[in-house]
Amino acid sequence: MNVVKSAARLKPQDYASDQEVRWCPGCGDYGILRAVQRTLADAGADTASTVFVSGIGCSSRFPYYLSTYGFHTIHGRAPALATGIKLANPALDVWIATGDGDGLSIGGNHLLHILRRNVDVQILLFNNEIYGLTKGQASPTSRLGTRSPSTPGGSSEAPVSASAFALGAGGRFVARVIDTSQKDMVEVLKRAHDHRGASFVEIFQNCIVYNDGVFAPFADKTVAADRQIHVSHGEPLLFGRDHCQGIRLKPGSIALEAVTIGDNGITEADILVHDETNRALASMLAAMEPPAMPVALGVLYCNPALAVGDRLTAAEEEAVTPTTADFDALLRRGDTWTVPS
Ligand SMILES: Cc1ncc(C[n+]2csc(CCOP(=O)(O)OP(=O)(O)O)c2C)c(N)n1
Ligand code: SF4
Repeated sequence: MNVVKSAARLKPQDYASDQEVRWCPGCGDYGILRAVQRTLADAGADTASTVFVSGIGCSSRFPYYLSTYGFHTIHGRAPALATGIKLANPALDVWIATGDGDGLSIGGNHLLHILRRNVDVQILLFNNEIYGLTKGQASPTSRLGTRSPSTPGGSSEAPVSASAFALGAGGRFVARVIDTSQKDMVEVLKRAHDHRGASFVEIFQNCIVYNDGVFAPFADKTVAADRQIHVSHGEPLLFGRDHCQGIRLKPGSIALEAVTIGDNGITEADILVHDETNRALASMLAAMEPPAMPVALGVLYCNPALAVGDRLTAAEEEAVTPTTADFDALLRRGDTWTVPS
């Protein structure tokens, strides 16, 4: 991030635009918008130095609803536009809003490269496991058996995990939250915002119309304690009511397992302590799924490295430095040739 502080102290509602919000009533996107506005207010972000870039989808309508600068671009290409914006003007604080379709289908390639290049932007991936805007077709994160207009017999394709993808692409900050957990979301967004380099936040977002309740098996309040683990750097990986369950390394194997403290002589000393700088641990946490394991939420991985703009070669530096070059002279400077008729 690169926050230019606003001269006036702004409230969350000051980051709302005058546009009518067009998401369906009850859509998880509303909670994300609220959390982002709170994050911007707490950071004291200057609206004139903040840019939200999106592709296409319900989630990609995000920039309209903020009083910052915004760019609703083309499908899957927010990372390309955001990279250009950040490199051309590193003083800007750049955010990307994308969906699982926008970011992982048509835009998978672009998401891969913004992560590996470690461009200093915040990437919010609204994962509702469906294409919402186009009326509910299966997406790359749709789980096996998902019935949709494009998979009437149930999806037979293995889904991709958005967080595992981000880790595999070399992302240096990968976190996960649920759209209904306002407090956790603001905390994670603040961490993402403070991180220099590409920060990737996967948000489990309920599409109430086309995929309602898809995250209920772990997001529902009645099961949350046993099906969610909120990870925190330096803290033991405990979960469950009264924190009586934990995650340990399976003896004799490089795998995680969920255990109950007190069973078979297991004590808290057997439980792994979260190390957010450990990519291997983050990958294993990202892969955990109910019912055998809880879903890992919070900052899975944070291990800063130089961001792309911090290590431009001299030639790249020259290319992005604004000049007063004469465009006509540039065109005619001799690197041209004539094709004989
Ligand atoms: C080049 C191109 N191909 C396909 C589409 C149709 N299209 C629009 S949005 C979308 C997917 C949106 O899904 P997602 O990114 O998950 O966003 P959501 O609407 O669920 O928030 C598709 C396939 C398009 N607009 N442009
Ligand atoms: S279709 Fe789904 S994702 Fe799109 S606005 Fe409606 S509830 Fe939200």
